[in-house]
Amino acid sequence: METHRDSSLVLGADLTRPLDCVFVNAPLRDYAARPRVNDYTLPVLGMAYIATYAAQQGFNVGVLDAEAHGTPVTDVVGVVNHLAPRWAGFNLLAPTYEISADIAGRLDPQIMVMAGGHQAKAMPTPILADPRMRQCKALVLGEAETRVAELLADHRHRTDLPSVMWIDPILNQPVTGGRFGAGHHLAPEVDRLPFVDRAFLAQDPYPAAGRIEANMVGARGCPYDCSFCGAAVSANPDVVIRTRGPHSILREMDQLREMHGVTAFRFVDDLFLGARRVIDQMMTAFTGADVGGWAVWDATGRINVLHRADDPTLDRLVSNGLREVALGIESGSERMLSYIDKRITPDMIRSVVTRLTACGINVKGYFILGFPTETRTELADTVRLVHQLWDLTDAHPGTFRSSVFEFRPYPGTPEWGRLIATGRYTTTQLLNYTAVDLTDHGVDESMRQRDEFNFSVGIQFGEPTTAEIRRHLVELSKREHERKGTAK
Ligand code: B12
Ligand code: SF4
Repeated sequence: METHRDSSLVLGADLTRPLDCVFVNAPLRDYAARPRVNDYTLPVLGMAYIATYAAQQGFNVGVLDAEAHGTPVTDVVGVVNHLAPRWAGFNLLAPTYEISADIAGRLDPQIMVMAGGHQAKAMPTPILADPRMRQCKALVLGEAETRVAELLADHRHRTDLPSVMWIDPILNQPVTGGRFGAGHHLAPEVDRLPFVDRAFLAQDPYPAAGRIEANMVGARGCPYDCSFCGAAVSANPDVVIRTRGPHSILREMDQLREMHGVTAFRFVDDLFLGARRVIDQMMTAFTGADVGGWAVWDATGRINVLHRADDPTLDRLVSNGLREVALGIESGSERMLSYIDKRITPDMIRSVVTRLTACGINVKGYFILGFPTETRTELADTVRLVHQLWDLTDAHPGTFRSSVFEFRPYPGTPEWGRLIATGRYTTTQLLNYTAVDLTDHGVDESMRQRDEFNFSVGIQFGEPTTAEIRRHLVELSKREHERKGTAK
């Protein structure tokens, strides 16, 4: 078998010295079969946080982001086996689990495997029982910076570490570590973690629209319980919701500006603008540091919270450099919004998007088509809402753009529980994520840019068929792309 040995794919490590760990972000599909067509993906900040912390503790670690590089599976296996680290670490997400397990199963037997991420938390026992994960010495549930460093020091520390699981060789059953007084590992103090060392990231900072941009994490955890979301509070009962203090955030922004010339930031966490108290606290600090004078920034927000924000608050966000807010809108149907527990209404959506764009803030709205129980009329309500929001905001200084997905279930989420409870689906059926090529082999520019998100389990969960859903998805994405071409 041909093995690719491009060790330069592993970032942040000193490749002249023995390696303690290579962290692997598996590709979404095997790029040997169909090459990656889009050219930018958000950075793997979670892995970079772990790697930065481990490096600070003296370990020689690197990150191989096979999604960002578009690396074929065989090449990932070849590089890791060639470098022969003591450990290989995997970030397991539901749609990338199969490929991660495939890679793990082909690693040389002396390489120990550790795994974390959302899927590890949602389905630990089947993962540990998977023969391809036989080298897995530690499955780490939740935020892993401090526990990974302990494991790198000595894997036997796992017995002391809470929410770390492995297969006991004698009982041949999963066991969980943890001793009294070690609970602090589950929620590392966010203001004491080192800033992410960007040497671990393939495309961050990166040039875009005449600026250098960087992604950041401002908070951890989300208090909401949207039924489809892996970050929902009921899927993550172990997470303590924490927001970084404004001074820590401002120091990281300053450092990125000084070291890399960054003047645009994107907060990728669940809800940077998700609570009134946080907005007020951050904006007071941003005004004090004159952030609006030198930077622009994008963030996620909640419609119900922004709906309660008065005009002076919105003006403050603008003067402090807010460029774009990403909002989970999901549906145009009142019933669906209530079914998914979004706690917003179509009227609130229209009002918030109109007010934000009127004061010059761009809005990116996320939508999902094909929710369980969704009728054709309800899906049409969503399509109509997207068009309405384009029309309502066309003359405004801020733009509105949509990003539309086909519904897919993730283990551990409230929706997953509801689907399994119907008795109509097996776990295997619901986990059958398949990449859908809507790019016409890379030709269609509008779909090319979002190729990595075209995933489906191929099940019709509501009234519209998957073919109808994809037709709407393609139409809306094409229209969005055309609008970009004619943007004001
Ligand atoms: C930014 C983001 C992305 C980025 C970066 C993804 C990445 N691999 O890091 C991009 C845009 C590329 C992305 C893509 C996808 N994403 Co995404 N993404 C997010 C988002 C919004 C924030 C993640 C983040 O940076 N959090 C902050 C950091 C600090 O936390 P973290 O990443 O979870 O990392 C911590 C722990 O998980 C753990 N950990 C992480 N890696 C490892 C590795 C080891 C070895 C160990 C021990 C522990 C460990 O320790 C970290 C530090 O404390 C989350 C929502 C969320 N709240 O998590 C969704 C989310 C993680 N994504 C999700 C999904 C499904 C995807 C896709 C599969 C989507 C698709 N196309 O179908 C792809 C996967 C592509 C890929 N292989 O990277 C789901 C996961 C659901 C699930 N149950 O699997 C989430 C929860 C959103 C959702 N839809 O519900 N995503
Ligand atoms: S969709 Fe957003 S608000 Fe809802 S649970 Fe997920 S991260 Fe929280």
